Amino acid sequence: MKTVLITGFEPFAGAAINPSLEAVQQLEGREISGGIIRTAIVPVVHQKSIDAVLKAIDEIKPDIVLLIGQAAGRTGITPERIAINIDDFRIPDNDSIQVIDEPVIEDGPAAYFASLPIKAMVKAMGEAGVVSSISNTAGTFVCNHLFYGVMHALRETAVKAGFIHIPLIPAQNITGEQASMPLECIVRGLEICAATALSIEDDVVIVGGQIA
Ligand code: PCA
Repeated sequence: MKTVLITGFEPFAGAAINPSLEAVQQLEGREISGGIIRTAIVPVVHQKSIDAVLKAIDEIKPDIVLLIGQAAGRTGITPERIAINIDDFRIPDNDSIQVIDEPVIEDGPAAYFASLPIKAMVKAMGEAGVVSSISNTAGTFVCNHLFYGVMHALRETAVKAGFIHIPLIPAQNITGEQASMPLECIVRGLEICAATALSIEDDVVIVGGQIA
């Protein structure tokens, strides 16, 4: 049986909840078609985030790695296409580190593409009624930092990896005006992503482009 490692982040920016942590807690040990889900929790801290995931990869030896993080404002589940080699933290991380205009990896390539079938994931989620789309930017905070660092570490291995941003959950929508998605829906979407990553070798060719 194959193993999918799904990681979630701790809350950050003074918040009490991170939906990626909530989702990961529900997914631990779940069996999906062709595999089992294992999980790890990641600090929202510059280098510690990468170290935590590489340790989990070392212990769990997954075939697939799905890194999950929250993106306030997103209305659906968004598999990320690309990780870029830059940190430009708009706020300090949970260790009060604020890195501005520094590479994630000195002398690393400008970017790495996710090695997951991101279009097939979006298609499968859509067919199950889970709102989703491709994202072409994971930002320049800890999520992109982790995404880039993990892709760099795995670049010469057979392990497939990528990053998926998820919306807030309704409990975080304090103003009543923020986009959110029920946790059950997020969990279902991530299960579908994991199963799709296990079953699809070559991604489907469907439009995922956007104006911005
Ligand atoms: N989202 C942040 C970091 C942790 C998280 O869940 C981001 O998008 O960078």
